[in-house]
Amino acid sequence: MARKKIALIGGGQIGGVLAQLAALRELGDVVMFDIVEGLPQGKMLDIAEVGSVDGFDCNLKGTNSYEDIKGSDVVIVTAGLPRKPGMSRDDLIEVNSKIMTSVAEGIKANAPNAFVIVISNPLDAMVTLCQKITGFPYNRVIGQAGVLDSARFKTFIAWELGVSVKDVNAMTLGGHGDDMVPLVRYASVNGIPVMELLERKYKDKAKAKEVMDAMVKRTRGAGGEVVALLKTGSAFYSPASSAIQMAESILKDQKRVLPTCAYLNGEFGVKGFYVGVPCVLGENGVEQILEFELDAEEQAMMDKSVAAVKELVGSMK
Ligand code: PYR
Repeated sequence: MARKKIALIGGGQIGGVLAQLAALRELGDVVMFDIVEGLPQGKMLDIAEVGSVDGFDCNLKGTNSYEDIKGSDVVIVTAGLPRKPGMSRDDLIEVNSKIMTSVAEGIKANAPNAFVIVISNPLDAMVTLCQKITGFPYNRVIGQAGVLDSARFKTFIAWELGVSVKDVNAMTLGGHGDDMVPLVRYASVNGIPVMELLERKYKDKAKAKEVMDAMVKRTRGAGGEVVALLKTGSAFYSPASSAIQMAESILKDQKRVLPTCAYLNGEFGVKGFYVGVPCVLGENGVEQILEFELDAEEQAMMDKSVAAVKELVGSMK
């Protein structure tokens, strides 16, 4: 059986971590494309040279030519500018639409059978544009946002309750923006509702709600919190880890249930838009969308988030 091949479009901060993680997990051979001469070649050489130290053996190549992504099984797109402090993800739409247009054309021409995972922001618009230009089936073009947003929510819950993050289960739905929908009702510690644990901790329902509201708020603004601290870019370790989890589920047909920015055709009452929902990711990309009942409050938050996605997508020229 041929080795799998992963193409990374964009040799910036996220691209570098993606390459290292893909190599460490031996997901396959990795090629990194960037338009800047020397940048992808240098990063891939740097990572390749520690194969003997880290114990991985795969081919790593940096390139300025789209031809080198031929035969890729999975393409992960990070190309585009990151936010600066004070910017919203949506402020990037004009500049990153132009970049995504040429990236998607390059993927379409050279890796027509690949699964594509988009990370570039504003995520919901960029994945929409990527699918439109490649013309690939919807199950093969998805966006990474929910794995990261959910991971952030889980982290804050673990810190608050003093438990291992490994035992926290929580998920966010909706768009990758300030109106994302962290699902409080389903947040649990090994099945025990987080709200019940908070109420027992504080012996006060109102205080428990206040603490949860603060974690929801922090989750929604978590990308911006990192941008404000870094001052020169946005988060890169966490988006890379999150996308690698999605890629691994597809490449190894793991059928993980991961919050994925997926094209909806009526699910959750949304038709014709990419929105974050729980998906089964396997060898066919999005194999199932797991729909479930939202209560009135969750549905209202979802509607607000979807309205923001629609406005964003509608603003693309
Ligand atoms: C985030 O940190 O949330 C990004 O979108 C990069």
